[in-house]
Amino acid sequence: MTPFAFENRIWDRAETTPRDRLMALQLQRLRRTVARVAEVPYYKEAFARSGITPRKIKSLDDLRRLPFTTKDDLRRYYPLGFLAVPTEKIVRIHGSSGTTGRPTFVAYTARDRDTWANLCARFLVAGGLRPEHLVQITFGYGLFTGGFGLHYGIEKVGAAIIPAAAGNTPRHLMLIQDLKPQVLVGTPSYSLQIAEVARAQGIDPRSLGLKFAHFGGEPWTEDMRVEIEREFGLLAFNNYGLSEVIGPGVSGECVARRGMHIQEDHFLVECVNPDTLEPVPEGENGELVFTSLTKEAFPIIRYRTRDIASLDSSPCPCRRTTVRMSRVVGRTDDMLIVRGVNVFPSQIEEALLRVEGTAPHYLIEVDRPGAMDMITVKVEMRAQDFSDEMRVMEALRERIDREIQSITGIRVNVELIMPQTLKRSIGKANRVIDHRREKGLI
Ligand code: DLL
Repeated sequence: MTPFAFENRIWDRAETTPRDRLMALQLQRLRRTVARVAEVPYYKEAFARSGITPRKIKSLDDLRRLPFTTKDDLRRYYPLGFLAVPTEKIVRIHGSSGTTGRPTFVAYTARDRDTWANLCARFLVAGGLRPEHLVQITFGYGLFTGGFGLHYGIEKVGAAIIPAAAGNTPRHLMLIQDLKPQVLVGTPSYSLQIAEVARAQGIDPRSLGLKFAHFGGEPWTEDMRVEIEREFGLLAFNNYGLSEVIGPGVSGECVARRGMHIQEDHFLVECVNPDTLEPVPEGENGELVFTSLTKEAFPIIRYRTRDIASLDSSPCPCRRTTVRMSRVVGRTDDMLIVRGVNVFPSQIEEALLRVEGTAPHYLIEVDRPGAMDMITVKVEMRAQDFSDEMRVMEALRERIDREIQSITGIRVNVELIMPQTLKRSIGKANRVIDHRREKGLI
């Protein structure tokens, strides 16, 4: 008997490399990467400023002597100033889903694309994918890395794909009913839209026959996992990545589901205090910083992700030797500072999902009408729980208010709204509107 929901299978022997060998490999690859970027204008300047040459990288600790890279640095060299190979070596360009203005572009050589497919295959197999499965992809295929990254990974494993892509939820539902995939791939929030459309048609999502799902691309909480698993009767796995680093495939959960294994033979990870940029102790939340070790077209040094998570290097029962990252609890740019208190949208999600009677659809609005910041949380009711009785609704509102206060320490305005009133997104859910930003107050 396996202690897990299904057999633990490992796709690539490299995932279980003993730590000492892994670290030797990392050092060798780091030195090669630093040499590779030395002629990229941004790094050339930054290395010259800090007196770094590739030969000065003697140990992995020397990573800390290298400059950080931020999204703004990438923007300054728009569109492809970070390219480290001649343009004829590029086989693909993707872009990050910037919410404002132009995307930032990233490029891949043929080898980068193969590496990417292999890294996606690793986490897919770690989370149960087998060649006999049929997978429905609900990610967009475009500049966003989600669709293509997962597609190549699934193909590499040898499973079959329904490349249904983003949007048109009724069609997704029809494909699931008619073709009976066992596996769903997409953002966690989008799966709930499929469930919603199913229910509206009188179909129980549990009857669809989905066995497990690989979700990523946006933050979600453990309570959201429970909600989705209950709704569909499936097992949900988390995977993480970002375009600047490679796309999906940076990390993913194994059958133990105790954090996402970071593919450390391809990426060095650091977890730093976002204000001081000093490392935080293991287990504490900090900003994740990644350095690519094998990328050719677009190597990246100490990229500040703005994602807040913690690291765990304790042994994992799955035998992989890599460090695991926790769920992303929020982004430094998503963190709401309200009346001096730091609040992450994920804390509000956690509170909402603890209260029976609300749907997992919500919107957080922040404003500063006078001198004080105000948060309003709009929460959809579930159709079956909607009541005309003021007293019932008020009691529910108060329960939500209490839960949010106990988790975040602050009081917010809770508005219960009618089912199906919040705008649904076909990709990454947008849970926060900060009116202070529109008004130029922050
Ligand atoms: O979202 C890559 C991806 C696609 C990962 C599909 C997994 C699955 P970007 O569009 O560049 O790339 O957005 C990256 O999304 O910095 C995180 O803030 C967030 N993110 C991605 N995966 C997770 C996750 C893709 N599992 C940004 N949990 C990242 C929380 C995630 N946040």
